[in-house]
Amino acid sequence: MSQITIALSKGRIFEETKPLLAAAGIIPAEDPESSRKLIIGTNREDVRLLIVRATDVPTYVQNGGADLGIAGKDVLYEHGGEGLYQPLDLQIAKCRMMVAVHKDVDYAASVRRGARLKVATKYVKIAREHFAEKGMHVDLIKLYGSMELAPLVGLADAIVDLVSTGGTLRANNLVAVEDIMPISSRLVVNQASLKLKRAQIQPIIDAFAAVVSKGN
Ligand code: PRT
Ligand code: MG
Repeated sequence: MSQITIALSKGRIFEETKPLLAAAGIIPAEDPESSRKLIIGTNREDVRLLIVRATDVPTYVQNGGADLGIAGKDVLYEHGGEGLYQPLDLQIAKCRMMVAVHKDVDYAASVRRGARLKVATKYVKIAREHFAEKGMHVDLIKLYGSMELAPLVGLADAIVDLVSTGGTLRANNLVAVEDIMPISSRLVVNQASLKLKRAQIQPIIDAFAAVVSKGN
């Protein structure tokens, strides 16, 4: 039997993937939160997990560094998803991509005025397409995290970021003003792996699909 390698990030994706893995008979041998290992074995001799940064999952799977991966729609959209088969929306790690501004800013008025806004985001592609569709001219500022800080120090007028509970926005005196798209995580599969290792990969896809259809 050949080795099946699954790339995923620790944190929320790992936690929410555990029940899906269990349904496929896969139990991680270690907890990536406490282990420093980047390759984690499982109870199945033919399955191992790679722990990578969330944004690196598509790259590993595209290049065959992993056969399967789990990545947010945000990450896949920014990456482009070339060469990846995306058979399943896993309905995990759900949140929304939103535009947010400082609570004292009248965003609607700025839009009506046709003001040229500075927008800070990690999601440059999603942001560019969103504002282009609205016919708004914006200057995008690429950040790698903590976007919520940018409007507080005058670096940007608005941010494009993920929101789940809304707690981070509230804690930083920001409010969401536009909903760009719902986000959840997808299963991605290397296309060559799917052909060569279908007998092992298809049952994993089917087990995940069964959990999703039950509504997890
Ligand atoms: O953390 P790291 O820099 O390593 O990478 P990452 O942030 O890309 O990874 P991780 O593990 O934090 O997120 C992995 C995936 O989870 C993302 O790609 C999303 O698809 C999904 N996801 C779901 C989220 C959230 N919910 C989420 N709330 N990713 C990030 N957040 C952040 C958001 O950016 C904001 O800073 O949480 C904050 C807001 O949360 P609330 O609950 O306060 O609204
Ligand atoms: Mg994070």
